[in-house]
Amino acid sequence: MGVVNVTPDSFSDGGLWFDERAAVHHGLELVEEGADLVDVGGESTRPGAARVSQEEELARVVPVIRALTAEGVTVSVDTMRAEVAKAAVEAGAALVNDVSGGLADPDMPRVVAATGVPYVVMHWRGHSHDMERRAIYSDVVAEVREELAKRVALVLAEGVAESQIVLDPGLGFAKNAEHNWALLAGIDKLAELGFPLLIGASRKRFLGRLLADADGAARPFGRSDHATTAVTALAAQAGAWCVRVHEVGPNADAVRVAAAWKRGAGR
Ligand code: PMM
Repeated sequence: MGVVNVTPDSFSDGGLWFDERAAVHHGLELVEEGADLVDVGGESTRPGAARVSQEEELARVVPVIRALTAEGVTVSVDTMRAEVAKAAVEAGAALVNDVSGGLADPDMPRVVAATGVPYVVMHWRGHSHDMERRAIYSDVVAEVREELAKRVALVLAEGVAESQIVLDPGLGFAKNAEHNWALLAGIDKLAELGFPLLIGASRKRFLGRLLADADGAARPFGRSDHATTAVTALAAQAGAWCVRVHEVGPNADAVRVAAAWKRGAGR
């Protein structure tokens, strides 16, 4: 899954694809580099980010989704709003990626159920403006697993089919670096819930911190792409269904290597 953030302020690529034509062009580039899916988002979720209005979010994502779909691209919409998810699917989106797992907008599960498209339910504890203070766990893997299981029960009760659900531990969302590493190490425990897993590690701060220089200064976002690729290879090996990344080429290669390794054959 390649990322197109149609936002002026996203985590690592804010402002780059804010213009509609630039966003569409970038989405097509990502497909050429090997993306199976292009994730289009109109609201930044970087730590501390404020929300955008629904009107603004719709105006950002719908034209880009329509244009990419017309080009034959399989698009997902990164939104926490039911109305945006509905409009996005009407414009051609084939998957709803909800970082709040249905918590931000109680109408979301019902709307996604009606569309029938796959639904990414991410682990989330609250909006970005204050999510860092919610990063408190005694056993992060057990608690994320438990909270995801509760979300699954709720969305199923709202009519979402089991076959629609994809789970995501939500790296960096109310989680510090140590929590993120523990969740990656515990990926098999999350897989035990029985749903496909999506992992979004690309360019996140915990990678920059791991790669800090001798003075302790974190590696900037744009220079943590090799580490993202390493996470991709390991996540694929561990059975992840999808990785959400900004730099598609090397990650698509890593997925192919992991698949060949698993098969024990190049073809
Ligand atoms: N991370 C971001 C945005 N959307 N969606 C899913 N499913 N999983 C994630 O980890 C995730 C996401 C934030 O990253 P960005 O602002 O750098 O794109």
